[in-house]
Amino acid sequence: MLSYVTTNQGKVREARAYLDGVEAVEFDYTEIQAGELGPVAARGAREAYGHVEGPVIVDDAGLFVDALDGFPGPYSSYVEETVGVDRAGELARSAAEADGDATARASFRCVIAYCDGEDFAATPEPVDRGERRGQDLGADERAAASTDDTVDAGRPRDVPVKLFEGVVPGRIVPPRGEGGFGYDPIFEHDGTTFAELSPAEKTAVSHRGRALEKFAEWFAER
Ligand code: ITT
Repeated sequence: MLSYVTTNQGKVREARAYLDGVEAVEFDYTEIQAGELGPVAARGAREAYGHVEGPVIVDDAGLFVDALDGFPGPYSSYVEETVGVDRAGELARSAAEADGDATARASFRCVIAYCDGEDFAATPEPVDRGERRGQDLGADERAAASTDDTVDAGRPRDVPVKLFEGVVPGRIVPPRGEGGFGYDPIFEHDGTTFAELSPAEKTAVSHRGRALEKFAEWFAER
């Protein structure tokens, strides 16, 4: 049984379109601070695997605004909780305007991280092999690692994790639509915001849908 580990029911609704019989597990894994989504998702998948003790996927997503050099990106949750979606949208649009750009270009990115405790044969998608073992670390790094007691409930820190990325381009607009979640009302793709689409319509074109499609194809083989 494959578990989709998340605290976000919106993600689960979208995932069901691709993954028949996936079980949603609500578990708030640690989200580390990093400049990219991949390491955040990989670390989360290891911890989720330690919790569930079976095959898991986690998904880490974010909104990357061109005029803000990709911000909020991996910090999207923090920005939603602090300034909120509407003000983040205004900030993105005024940054684009200040650059003389009438369109606030942005992309949504999603990285799905899969872990079942086993290794993976070579395929095009990247594998995150985890943190280095103690003997490879310098003294400071070793000290920091030894105080990090949240990893993997006693499992090795270097359990391989397979990563699948999906990206969708769009632009930031004043909020429209009642559906979806998070930044959906301010993200327009092909003339509609994601909040104006049903979960199935959104997944057919979204960052998550693209990542799920790659994952589902690979997982069916596995
Ligand atoms: P989990 O980590 O428990 O899965 P989360 O909501 O914290 O749930 P993320 O860290 O991946 O998920 O999300 C980062 C932020 O991006 C957060 O503010 C979400 O609301 C938002 N977000 C993620 N996917 C989105 C999507 O498809 N549409 C709109 N906003 C999204």
